[in-house]
Amino acid sequence: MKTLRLILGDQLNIQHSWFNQVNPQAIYVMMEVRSETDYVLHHAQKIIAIFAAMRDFSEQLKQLGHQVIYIAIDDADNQHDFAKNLTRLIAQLAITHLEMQAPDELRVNQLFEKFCAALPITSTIVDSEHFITQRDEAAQFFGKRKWLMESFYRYLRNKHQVLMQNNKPVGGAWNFDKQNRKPWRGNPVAPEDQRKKHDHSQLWQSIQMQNIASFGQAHAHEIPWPVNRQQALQQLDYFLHHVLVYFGDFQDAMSKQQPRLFHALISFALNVKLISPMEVVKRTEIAWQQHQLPLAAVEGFIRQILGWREYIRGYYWQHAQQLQQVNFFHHQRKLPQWFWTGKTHMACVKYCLEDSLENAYAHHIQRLMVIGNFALLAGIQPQQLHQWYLGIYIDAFEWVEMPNTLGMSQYADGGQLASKPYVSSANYIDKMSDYCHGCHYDKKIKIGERACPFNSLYWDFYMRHADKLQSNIRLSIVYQQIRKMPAEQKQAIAQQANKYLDNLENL
Ligand code: FAD
Ligand code: DLZ
Ligand code: SF4
Repeated sequence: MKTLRLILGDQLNIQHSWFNQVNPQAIYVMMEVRSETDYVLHHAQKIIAIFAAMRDFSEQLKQLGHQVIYIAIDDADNQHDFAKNLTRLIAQLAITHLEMQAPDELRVNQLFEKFCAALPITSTIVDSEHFITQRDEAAQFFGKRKWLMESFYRYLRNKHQVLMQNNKPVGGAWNFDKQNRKPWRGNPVAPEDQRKKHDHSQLWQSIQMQNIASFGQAHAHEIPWPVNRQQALQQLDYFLHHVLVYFGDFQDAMSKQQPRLFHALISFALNVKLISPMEVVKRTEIAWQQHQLPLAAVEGFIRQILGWREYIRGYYWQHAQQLQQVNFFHHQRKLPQWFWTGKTHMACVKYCLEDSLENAYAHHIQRLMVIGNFALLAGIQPQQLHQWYLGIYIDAFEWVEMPNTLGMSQYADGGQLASKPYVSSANYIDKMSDYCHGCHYDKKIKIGERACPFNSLYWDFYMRHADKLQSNIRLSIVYQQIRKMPAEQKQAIAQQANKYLDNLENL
C-alpha cells in the first residue's frame, strides 16, 4: 500500500507511533494553506509560529529518514485547500491509502469525513495520541449529570494515579485553591521573560507576499514562542524549576509592571502538540519532589492541565455544533473598534488589550475577568467576541478557545459549563491588580462623570437578566442586595449603564 499521511499544523507530535520507524511505503504531507490562514483574522505571530513550527517539524522528520512533502505558502502548485492539495498528490503519486490523525476541530473533522467518504481509495483516521482522555470520555463520565470540572478532574487523578497515595489525594485534599489566588504587590520579584526571540524575517516576508490579512505585525519577524520540542521543553523546565513555586499564590493576580507574572507560557507548545499534557504532569510531579515545591502550587498547576484542559476538550466535542450559535442573553452589541487598538480610557481593559495585541498573549484572568468580563457586561454579540479570541491568541484553536469564550466567559450556553457568570465590578479588578491606580475612571464610584463603567454595568447586567439568573443559588446574595436597593438607586444605575452602553466606542 502506498500511503499518504497528512499532518496538520497543530499535530506536531514527534512521539506519535507513526514515527516509531521509517516506513518506505509512507509519504508524509504538510501544507501551509489559505483555507487555514483565512478562516479568521489571525494575529501575525500566530501564523508565523505555526508555519515556523511546521517547517521545523518537517525538517526533523526528514532527518529521521521519513519521506516528507512540504507545501509552502508560496509554492506555485499550492491550491491552498487541504482537499484540493490531497487530491492532486493522490493522483500524482499513485497513492492507494490515505491516513490522518483525528483533527481537533469540528470544521476540519467534517471536511475530512466528507472528503474521505468520496475518495476512490481507502482511508483511516487514527488517534493523535496527544490528549489524556478520549474525545467522548467526559460525555461518558457525566452521562445525564451536570458537568463539573472538579468531578472529572478527581476521576482523572484516580484513573492516572496523579498526586495520589494509597488511593487518596496527597496532602489530604483534592484542591488547595483556598491557599492560592493572592494579589501581587511586587513581592516576590517576578521572573524576567527568559525566552529568546527567534528571527523569522524570511518566513514573514513570504507570508506578506501572499497578502494574507493579519494584525499585530509590530514584532512579527521576531517571536518568543517555542517552535520546536527542544525549545518547548526548555520553556517548561524553566517554569517548573524557577516559577512554579509561585504559580498557585499568584495565578489570578494582574499587574501593569509584570503582565505575565508566574504563568507557564506553554499553551502554544501544548496545543500544537510539541509537548504532551501527560509529560507536563509527570515532569511537574518530579519537580515537586526535587525542589519540595508547595503542594498548593503543584496541585493548582496540574489541575489546569489534567483538569481544565481535558474537561474543556470533552465539553467541546459534546457541544461543538450548538456552540456555533449559542446566545443565552441575546446579546447583540458590536465589538467596539478599540478591541483592535486598545484605545479605551478604561485602564484595565487598555492594558490587557494592548498586551494581547502586541504579544498574542494574555493570561487567564486578563482574558476572563477583564476583557471577557467587560464584553459580557456590555452585551457584546458572543460569536463576534469568539472570532476575536480565536484570532488574537497564540494558543487559540477552536476546541479550546470556543468553550472558554462562549461557555466559561460569556455564559452564552446558559450555564452548562460555568455555574455562574464570571462578571465583577471594579472591586475585584482593583483587589487583584494595580490597574485602577491612575485610571481615568474612579473605581469607587457607580454614578457620575468619572464612575467606573464596571460598577454600573455590573449591577445593570444582573438587573437586566434577573429572569434568567435570579433562581441560581450561587447568585442569591447578589439578588438579595438588588432587592434591598432603593428604587431610585436602581434607576440611577440603569441610567448610568445605559449612558455607557450607548457610548461604548468612546469609553
Ligand atoms: P498557565 O496559566 O500557566 O496554565 C498552564 C496551562 O493550563 C495552560 O498552558 C493551558 O494548557 C492549561 N489551561 C489553563 N486554563 C485552561 C482553560 N480554561 N482551558 C484549557 N486549558 C487551560 N487556552 C488555550 O490554550 N487556548 C485558547 O484559545 C484559550 N482561550 C481562552 C479564552 C478565554 C475567554 C479564557 C477565559 C481562557 C482561554 N484559555 C485558552 C485558557 C487560558 O487562558 C490559557 O490556556 C492560558 O492563559 C495559557 O497561558 P499559559 O500557558 O501561560 O497558562
Ligand atoms: C491555525 C493554522 C494556520 C494559521 N495555518 C495552518 C496551515 O496553513 N496548515 C495547517 O495544516 N494548519 C494550520 N493551522 C492549524 C489548523 O487550523 C488546525 O490544524 C485545525 O484547526 C485543526 O485543529
Ligand atoms: Fe478598570 Fe474601573 Fe479600575 Fe479603571 S477604575 S482600571 S475601568 S476597574
